Amino acid sequence: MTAPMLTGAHFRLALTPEGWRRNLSVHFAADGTIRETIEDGNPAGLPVYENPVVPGVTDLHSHAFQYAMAGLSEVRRNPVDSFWSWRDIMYFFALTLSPEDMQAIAARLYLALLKGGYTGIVEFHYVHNDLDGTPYARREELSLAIFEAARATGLELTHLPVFYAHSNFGGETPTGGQRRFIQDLDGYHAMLDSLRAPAAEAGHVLGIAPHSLRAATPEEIARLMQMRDEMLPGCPVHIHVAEQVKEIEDSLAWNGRRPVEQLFDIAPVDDRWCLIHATHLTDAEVGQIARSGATVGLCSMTEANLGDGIFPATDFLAQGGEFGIGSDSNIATFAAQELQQLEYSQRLRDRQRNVLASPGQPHVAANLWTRAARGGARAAGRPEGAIAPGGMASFVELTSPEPEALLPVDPEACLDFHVFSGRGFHVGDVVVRGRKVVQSGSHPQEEAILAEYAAAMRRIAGRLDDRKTR
Ligand code: NGQ
Ligand code: ZN
Repeated sequence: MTAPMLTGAHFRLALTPEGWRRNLSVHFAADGTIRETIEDGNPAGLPVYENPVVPGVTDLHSHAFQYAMAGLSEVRRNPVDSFWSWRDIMYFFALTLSPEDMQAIAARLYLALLKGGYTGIVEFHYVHNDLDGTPYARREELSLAIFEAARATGLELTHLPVFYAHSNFGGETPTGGQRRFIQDLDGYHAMLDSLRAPAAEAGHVLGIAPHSLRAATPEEIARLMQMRDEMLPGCPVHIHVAEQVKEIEDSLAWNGRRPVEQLFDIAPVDDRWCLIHATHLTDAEVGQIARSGATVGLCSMTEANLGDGIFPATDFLAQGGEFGIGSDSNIATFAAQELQQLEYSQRLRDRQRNVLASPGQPHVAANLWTRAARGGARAAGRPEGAIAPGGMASFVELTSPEPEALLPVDPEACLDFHVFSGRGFHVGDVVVRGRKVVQSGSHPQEEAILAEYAAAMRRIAGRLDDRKTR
């Protein structure tokens, strides 16, 4: 059931690329983009939003299944736990999931993301094979489970089937725990090809994603670029890069180049690329990424959870770099949490406050939100994420269960309240590409989605118990 297409809306207060605007009539085009915005008295009689409205953010990096792992990896099991010991638990967990579970988890997650300020998602999808590592009869089975979750919730999907072939730099043999992820180039080609028609039919963007320079060799990445030219010219390309210090060390040990240096050596990185994490950068790399026009995909909550390190956001923004935000392991589903953590990481490092503001936008939350919405849309291969002509008609109405709490706050600081007060983040309507997907905080499929998720979690808990006691 798809909600009807709206023709426009009138906002009392809306966050636009030029800052907050009052009494803004926004007219939508038939393709779900914004045709025109006019400050007026609403002569067209468009539906009026009294609450503030912000552009919907595209979550530019998610591994949906990891949403169901929350709480499983916060116990110290080694003298020193790390990203790598977390990854072992994640591999173990990935071996419990059926296609039905994948769909139920993704739908539950996407519902949460819609209520967390996101109107789109880029799913970096690498669990492809059956439990024993053989492809499903329909190779793209698990991708189709993701498509179904996007359909059921109305979150706009950019789907990135991930190419994953090795366990470390230099084409090392994959481990048994990685067997559900592994494909050769022919298998990947076949999967991409079979996904093209269903993606086009459902309006999903398809893109290409070598998992990392650890999981794909330079030769393989060159082949992926040929497949892109042949099948999906100009599509988004995403890759994990430079997240962990050990990754930098392994890269240097392999060929004397750091991961970002290697990537620029071998690939035509431009504004269609998105570098996920890019946490550990030299000054030269910061400049190189900013100049390339690539978007950096910051996943601040997951990066903090995994103990990755601190991205040099102040330097990168000062050099004109573009970024978006991703929920990655999905331990947080609110865009506000990601932005808060991003700002706090810089404050803790620099011992300053209000670091990621800009001369044109001194409100930290408004500055970060505007940029993250723009960067997310770019990385997803969508029209601009902005309440402006040509942008997507995707927006989120902010509400508060205690409106009096905001009375002392200047209306232009309302997003600062929502991002930095820690009192939850409440949405009224959520409109995705001109269609009302959430109405006054409720989603029409909510009950069914929660019930299917609960059933999936019962199945998964049973399988985890079997494996522990065996
Ligand atoms: C992932 N997650 O693919 O889920 C990765 C871990 C890896 C993050 N990098 C696996 N946050 O990078 O090897
Ligand atoms: Zn990731």
